[in-house]
Order: sequence, then C-alpha cells, then structure tokens
Amino acid sequence: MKTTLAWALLAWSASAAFAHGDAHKVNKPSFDASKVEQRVFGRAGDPRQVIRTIRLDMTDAFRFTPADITVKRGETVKFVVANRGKVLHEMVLGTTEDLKAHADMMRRFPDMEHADANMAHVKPGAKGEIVWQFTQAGEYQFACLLPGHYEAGMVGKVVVK
Ligand SMILES: [Cu+2]
Repeated sequence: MKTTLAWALLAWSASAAFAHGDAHKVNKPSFDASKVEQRVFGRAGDPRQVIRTIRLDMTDAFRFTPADITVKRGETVKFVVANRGKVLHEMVLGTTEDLKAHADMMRRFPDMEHADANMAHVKPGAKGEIVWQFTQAGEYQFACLLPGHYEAGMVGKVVVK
C-alpha cells in the first residue's frame, strides 16, 4: 500500500516536475552584497566567506540525507546538494511557515517561476549549491517543494546555535 502510494506520487510529480523544471532555467543571480535581502532565517552568503561545506543527497524516496543539520550563528555555509534520483528535486531553505505556504502555492501553481538565493533546483544526477549565512539562532527547515514531495516528507531541519 505504501509503495503504491509512493509510486503514484512519483509518477504524478515527475510530470509536474518537468513543467516546473523548464521554468527554472533562469540562472541564479551572482552574489551582490548590496542586493542581499535579510530574512528571518538569514541571508544569501558571500561565496568568499564560506567556512563550511555541507553535502546532502536527495532521493526519489523523498528524503534528504542528512536531514538534521546544526550550524553556528553567523556561519556562512555552502550546501552542495546532489540529486541521486530520477526526477527533479529541489532544496529550499526557510522557516517552517514559509515552506508550508510555499508548498501550498506550488500545489496550486506548479509552473511558478522562482530562482532565489535560498533555493537550488537540481536535475537528476546533478548537483546544486546554496550559500547561506545563518544570522539568527533558531530552528529552520529545508524542503523539496515540488508538488507532493513536501507532503511525502521531503523535509529537513537546520538548528542555528
Ligand atoms: Cu523532491
């Protein structure tokens, strides 16, 4: 039963993912300190300030590995996220509320275009990067917001100490 559901989700999200993927050909703008927006969970990091690289895997089982990350406040972290699956996945950093709201939007508008510093859309077999500076202590999340993936549990936690 569980397997059937997972496969149904996978097949469904694969078609949605392609439409979504096309919208994401937009390249991420390069780092510009004057344009960095401060968010509750931090801000786009300067690639020259990276002091730590964290590697993650995403799979078609709708999981991130590791799914539980701890960083220090002020740290600029580079996430290198590899898609080990056969469908598009993405990593989006945010607060729990942000991600929930964003996942709802994605369900309604699967072709929504966006390419922000807090997200990486990664094709099967490829790797993506997010450079982020965590400026406030707290508990945040990262998730794959492709339709159905978040709901299937493709969510991880970042604790900023
Ligand atoms: Cu995904």
